[in-house]
Amino acid sequence: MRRHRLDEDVRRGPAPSPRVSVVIPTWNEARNLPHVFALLPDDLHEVIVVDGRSVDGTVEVARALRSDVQIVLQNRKGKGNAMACGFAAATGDIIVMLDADGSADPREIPRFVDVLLAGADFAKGSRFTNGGGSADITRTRAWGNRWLNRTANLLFGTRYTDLCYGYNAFWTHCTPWLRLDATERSSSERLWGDGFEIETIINTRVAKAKLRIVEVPSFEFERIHGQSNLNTWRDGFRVVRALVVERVNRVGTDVEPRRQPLPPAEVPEAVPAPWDGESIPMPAASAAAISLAAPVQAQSA
Ligand SMILES: Nc1nc2c(ncn2[C@@H]2O[C@H](COP(=O)(O)OP(=O)(O)O)[C@@H](O)[C@H]2O)c(=O)[nH]1
Ligand SMILES: [Mg+2]
Repeated sequence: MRRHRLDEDVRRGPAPSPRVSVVIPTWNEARNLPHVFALLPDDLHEVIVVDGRSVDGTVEVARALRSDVQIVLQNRKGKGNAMACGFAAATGDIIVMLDADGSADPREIPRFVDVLLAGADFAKGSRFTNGGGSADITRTRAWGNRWLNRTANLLFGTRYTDLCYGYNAFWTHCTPWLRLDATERSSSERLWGDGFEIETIINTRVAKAKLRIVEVPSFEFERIHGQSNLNTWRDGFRVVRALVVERVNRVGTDVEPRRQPLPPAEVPEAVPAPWDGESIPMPAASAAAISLAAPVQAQSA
């Protein structure tokens, strides 16, 4: 099996002023995009909207809001496929994953970038670490996420506090470790990894690849308009399946694993959430951001 050599990229290290690509999956988010776009930082390299055949004018609204927006039409169904297509289209040094429903605050992007600049490969947003929180997650989902998170930590030797969260950032040169499939197949089909299991797949593959992962406290706001597309039980089951499949398969381990741990990354101060409503109380978490380097021994291919 072919082994990718990524050491070169890793040795090259972070660019002093990285070009940041923001990848935004959209499925009928026309009413939410004005809010999200208004809060995006000024100095972005590109904004990529990956649309899932929206019927509410999402693409037109995105173009009207930002003439330089890149529109990518996903080639299959599901959020996971949208992310794979967006990552494949990104040309910046850093990719930021940002939901379009107003739940992820674009003003937190610099916090993720700072963590990457300080030495992390993967900046993993967490609602359940000190400084994080959520006004969006239901009690059932918070309970499910807690148990799934514990299971992931047992299976992969990680110290994650929030397995199923979609706000993350990573160096673009780490994309091969994710092994996501953005190739054109049947557009009516949903392949493994195309659905909401995407975050679990990414989080377990970066752990298997021994990437340096640092959690970033993040506050999740309530979706502004519309309803979540996630089905708690059906998609929860897909996450369970993803944990089992990713534990036993060798995906990600045929890529050269990160061997040299980097010095501890500087962790930025948690920014108090501007939202002043009531949020679901979160379990006290350990540190504001936790280094999760070298969690498992990657198997050789
Ligand atoms: N392109 C695309 N985006 C999707 C799809 N499903 C969800 N999204 C987007 O992914 C983000 C998160 O979805 P959401 O329904 O809010 O799920 P939740 O945050 O887990 O409750 C939003 O920006 C959605 O518009 C899909 O099938 N295709
Ligand atoms: Mg949402």
